[in-house]
Amino acid sequence: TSSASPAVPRTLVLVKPDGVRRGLAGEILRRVEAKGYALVAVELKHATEELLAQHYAEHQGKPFFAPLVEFMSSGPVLAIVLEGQGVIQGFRSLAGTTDPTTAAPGTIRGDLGRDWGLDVQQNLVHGSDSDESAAREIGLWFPSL
Ligand code: RTP
Ligand code: MG
Repeated sequence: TSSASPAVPRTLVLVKPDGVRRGLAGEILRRVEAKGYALVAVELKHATEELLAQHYAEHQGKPFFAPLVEFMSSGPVLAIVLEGQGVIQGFRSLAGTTDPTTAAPGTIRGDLGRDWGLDVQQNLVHGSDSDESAAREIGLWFPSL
């Protein structure tokens, strides 16, 4: 089998600058570990706009693209690779829906998110949304993996 499709799925998680700034990185890692996902790599990184433009390539041209890149480069993010059965959809379930104001209680965004009255960009975490996105994003953030 190809190394692009490991037997145990992996996903890329980012604790966004709002999460790091608010001191929530540990709480988010706690929830991930409590769920049973394994940490493969963890690194605090201040992302360049170039990396973020690649990371968010699917959103280029949308009105929220430039503010999103600006926000995501406003401070360090905690980049994490997780491994576990069903981890891609599983982490997105832990995270909750994109908008923290409607994310369900029990989720990271539902419990810890705040309504800043701006765009829904300060929603604490990112998680890859498919096998293809996970492979691409892990390659961008952790080229040595
Ligand atoms: P993520 O990629 O961060 O895990 O979140 P997601 O799949 O739930 O959301 P996605 O549609 O991929 O959007 C990526 C991030 O862009 C910001 N966003 N702002 N102002 C807006 O309408 C808007 N829409 C999306 C959010 O930070 C979202 O997480
Ligand atoms: Mg997304």
